[in-house]
Amino acid sequence: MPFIEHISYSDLERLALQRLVPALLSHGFCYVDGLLGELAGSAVLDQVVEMHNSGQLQDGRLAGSIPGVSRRSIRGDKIAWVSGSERGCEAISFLLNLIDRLISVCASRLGDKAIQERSKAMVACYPGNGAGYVKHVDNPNHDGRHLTCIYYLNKDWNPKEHGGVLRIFPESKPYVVDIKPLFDRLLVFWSDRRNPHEVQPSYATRYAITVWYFDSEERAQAKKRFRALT
Ligand code: AKG
Repeated sequence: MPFIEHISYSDLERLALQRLVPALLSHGFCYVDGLLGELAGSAVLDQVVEMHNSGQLQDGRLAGSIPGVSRRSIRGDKIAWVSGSERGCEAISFLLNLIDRLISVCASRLGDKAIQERSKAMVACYPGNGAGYVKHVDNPNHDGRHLTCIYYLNKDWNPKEHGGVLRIFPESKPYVVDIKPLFDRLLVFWSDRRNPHEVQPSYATRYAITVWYFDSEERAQAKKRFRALT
């Protein structure tokens, strides 16, 4: 697909070194607007909409269940996991490649963790029926996830009308941070207990793509623990 590579390596390096790294180190999160531009961002959106319309998204799963509490009241998204190499995911693959390049510039500057691999991409849709995702931590128990990167795809999003704001509750801070899920916005934050967050009820179809980058050491330990249990 003929995307225009509107971000050069030096742009990426500048974004990583001047914005992402300092913000992550001082605040624990950072967002960047206009990551891909209108053309490539719209191509990603089209592919996600097509996945949704063709029934490829399934109810998001919970790590456990609470008797008497419905899944939807905790987490109301529909998701699919993609590597990017699937047919019809070329634009998503382009996005993932760009995020990989960005994070690889940041990786050695974010402390002593080796960040060398990531999860597949989770394509998510909150269908607009008032569902959200209650306050949670992505990696509360050392499963290896170190950085959460969320790319939002929602044009003309009006939080007053559509809700769907991501609220971060930075650990030990007296404030919260509200992130609107705006088209072509990339949000990056630490996946561990430093950043509890919630998706507020969403009243319009809300799309996002999330990837998690692993701390290699923690991930290897987590896999060992998991194997010991099975
Ligand atoms: C999650 O999937 O764990 C989320 O918290 C979703 C965040 C978002 O879509 O803004």
